Amino acid sequence: MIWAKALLASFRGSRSQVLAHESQGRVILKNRMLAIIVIIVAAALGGGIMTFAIGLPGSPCAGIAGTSRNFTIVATVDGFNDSVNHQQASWPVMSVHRCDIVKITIVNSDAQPHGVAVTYYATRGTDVPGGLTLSAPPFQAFKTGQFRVYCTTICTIHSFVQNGLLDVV
Ligand SMILES: [Cu+2]
Repeated sequence: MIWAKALLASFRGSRSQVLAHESQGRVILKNRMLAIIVIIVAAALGGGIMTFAIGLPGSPCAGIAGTSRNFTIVATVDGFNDSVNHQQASWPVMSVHRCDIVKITIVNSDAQPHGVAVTYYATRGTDVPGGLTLSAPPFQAFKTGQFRVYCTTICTIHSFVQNGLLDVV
């Protein structure tokens, strides 16, 4: 990040000189500097999205397409896949292998909306209005571990839909 600091420093430098001289040339230089920064940031973001889609370089999943694993979560007044009756342990449980592509379909058979999120992998959650079926954006399970699956929408059964599990082995 030294280059970024240097770039920022030179950008700051040119800015203060613009204020001192009000020079047309320096304003153009400043704009060019800004354009370069925008391009670098855009490239970094684009690269980040691409590496997420095909696996991180140097990660265990680099170049591995991964097997698709499809799961269905049915939300009702009895929770996620009847989780109201499974409070002694995590429920529902989805087990996958590292580098698998995880696809979760949420069937909301309840009248109220529910959201489905997975710690680390899908923290934004997928909001599903009552009576609708939606698919969460698929993700590659490149990190092993146990990740909680939970409802992100305040609902009447909220405390019963906080302890699902994605087990990546
Ligand atoms: Cu909820």
